[in-house]
Amino acid sequence: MMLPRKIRRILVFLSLSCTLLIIVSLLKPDTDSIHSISSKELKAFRLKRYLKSLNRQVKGPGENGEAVHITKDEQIQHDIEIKKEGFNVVASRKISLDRRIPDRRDKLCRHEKYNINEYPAASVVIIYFNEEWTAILRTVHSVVNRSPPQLLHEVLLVDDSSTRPELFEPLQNYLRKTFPDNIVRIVRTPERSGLIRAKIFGAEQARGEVLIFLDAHCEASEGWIEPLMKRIHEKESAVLCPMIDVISSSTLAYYGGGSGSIGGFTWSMHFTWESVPEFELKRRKTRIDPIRSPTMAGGLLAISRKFFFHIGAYDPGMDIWGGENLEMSFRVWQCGGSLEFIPCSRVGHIFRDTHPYGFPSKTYDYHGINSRRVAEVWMDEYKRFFYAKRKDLLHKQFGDVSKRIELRKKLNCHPFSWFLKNVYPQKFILDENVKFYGKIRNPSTNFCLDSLNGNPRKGYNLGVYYCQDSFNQIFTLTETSQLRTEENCAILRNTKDENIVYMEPCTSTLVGGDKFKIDGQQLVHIPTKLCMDVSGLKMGSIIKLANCDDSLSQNWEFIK
Ligand code: UD2
Ligand code: MN
Repeated sequence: MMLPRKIRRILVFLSLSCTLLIIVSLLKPDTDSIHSISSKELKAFRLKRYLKSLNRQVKGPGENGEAVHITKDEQIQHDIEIKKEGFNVVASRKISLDRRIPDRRDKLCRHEKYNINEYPAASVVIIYFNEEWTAILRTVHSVVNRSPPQLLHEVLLVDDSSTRPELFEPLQNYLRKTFPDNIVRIVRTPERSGLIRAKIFGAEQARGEVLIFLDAHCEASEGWIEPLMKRIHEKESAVLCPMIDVISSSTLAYYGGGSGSIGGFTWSMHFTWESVPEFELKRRKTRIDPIRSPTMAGGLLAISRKFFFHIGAYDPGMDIWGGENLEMSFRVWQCGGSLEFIPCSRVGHIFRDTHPYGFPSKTYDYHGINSRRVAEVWMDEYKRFFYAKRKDLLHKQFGDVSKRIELRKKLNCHPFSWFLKNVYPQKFILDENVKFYGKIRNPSTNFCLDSLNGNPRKGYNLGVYYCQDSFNQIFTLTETSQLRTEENCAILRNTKDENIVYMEPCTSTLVGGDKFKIDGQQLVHIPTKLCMDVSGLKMGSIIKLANCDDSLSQNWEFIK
């Protein structure tokens, strides 16, 4: 049956205009169409992209978080790069920027209910200085792909004045093409500021209600953002850390990291991972409840933007790298907030052995001097332990901290003793309620007990060395009779018929190690009734226990 001529004409016209429309829309860059659409359409675009990314099936090296193998030819390039970058960039360049990673969450997390439309949205602030660009981009993609658009206000790249050419035009162009809705933008610091001031700079530019800071070599995993936003919605003064999964620096394999760890610190102001104490395990109702942690590693955290500025952002007097994580941890707890690890939120991080970037000065101790600022402002009389370990820093300039002290007063913050008592009661205080704290010297040799720079994480043999003014020679005999240092407890170890005193890592229960007692001038191992003895020892030898007698080699002076 023939259609009437008029209708045929209309059909031809319609099909021609349709074709024309398609051609025009194909020729027209995506960006224009995105820029001219309403916010409702923009939301729909983002939602569509998010849903699509959840079902993305990409195949290739490193997929599903698997280890990447490199060829013999690539190995040469790898050997050059690894020294510079601190991780396998050759592998990183082979992996899709959109790779899928395994879901390492506790099963309970999948049954959690999230009312995402009620929660605030975040600016994810990623700071970097001269980082590998595939790592930066994989961080960005993982965030955009795995954050429901309702919760992601923007991704803010904060370039701390990098000099690598690919981080300018090429990066801009890539972002414009890949994220036409401008969900990702770059801001640049006016000069190299160091990561602490770069974070403040980023926070000032960010517009989301919540700030989430990430290092530039991370991968956010499925469901990472919902539990963070849920908790901040419940409690604005909660500062939150995702669980940090390990991305191997050599193969880029994505491993599930520790889940049963919280953050602590040593008196030399280094961050440590510790097991969750009994009281915290009891306090929580389920395995996936937030875990209160005394400190954080530093790089990955979520905080309400308002609360961030209320509580003093970061200390702008800190330079380049180090110390800001403990500073913020102490400040948050002491000034009325809380620091919590969120088990259902998991983000991978490439832990590197070296920094891929240089430091402005090779001799300046950035971590040490930043830490001195922390000690001066926040630690009250407990800074004595920091200085006992770092005497060298006492003569170093550390800038003006008066503004930070003022802030502490203005916010009416608790003293450090409150923090130790209420937040970190498992931290061993070397000289409080103890039987003895000080040096242990054998007068006939002028040898002192000495930890001989042993590795506290692994444990080491206790030794002797000429007495000197060193923290390696400071020991505590506790109320419960353990002979210990900050991290290690003395035990008897029999090897080859020798009774050696070994300093094993103490458990976080505060009771570890064998019992010892001071008996007149002797130091006795209670279980065996043997005495510390220096006979036949040279400087740097390891100490032995021997049958107690009245020889001078078993005489000890306990110097407080
Ligand atoms: C850890 C933290 C890091 C920071 C640091 C102490 C984690 C996973 N990482 O060390 O975030 O708290 O301890 O300060 O908890 N950067 C700049 N400008 C600089 C130097 C560095 O923007 O001048 C960037 C760098 O490119 C990176 C980020 O800061 O994206 C963190 O540096 P890092 O990865 O070298 O620190 P990391 O992980 O060893
Ligand atoms: Mn890092």
